[in-house]
Amino acid sequence: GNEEDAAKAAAATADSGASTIFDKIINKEIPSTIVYEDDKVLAFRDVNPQAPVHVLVIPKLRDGLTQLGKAEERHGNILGRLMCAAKIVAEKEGILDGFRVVINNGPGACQSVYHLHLHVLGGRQMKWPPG
Ligand code: D5M
Repeated sequence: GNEEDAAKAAAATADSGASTIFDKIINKEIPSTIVYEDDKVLAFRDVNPQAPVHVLVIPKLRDGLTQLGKAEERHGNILGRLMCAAKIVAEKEGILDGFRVVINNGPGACQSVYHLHLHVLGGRQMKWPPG
């Protein structure tokens, strides 16, 4: 039935720990539009934008952070760096007065890429609650 189908779909998109398309973006094997980069963090435009500004902020080294739900104490530094990078992206994109940072965690939140990423969204009036 419907519930069974939903469970199957969720299982199919759960965290497998396999490397993702974001590794290819980090290694510049596939193109992306980079908005910000430093030694630890890369920010690039989402290929399927949900707002006029839609940038993904990711750690260059995944280090087990397939999703926020895998965060441990040792990740504190990189998690802080990602948040600071989100602010820099918002500033560069001119949306500091109204932007949203989203992390989808797991099938129940429609996470599709298992390499932690912050969505930075703005450039339009954001609504609440999000879908
Ligand atoms: O978000 C994963 C996001 O990753 C989703 O918004 C599309 C985006 N994506 C997928 N492939 C690419 C490439 N190649 N370039 C840029 N953006 C990409 P999630 O929260 O996991 O659903």
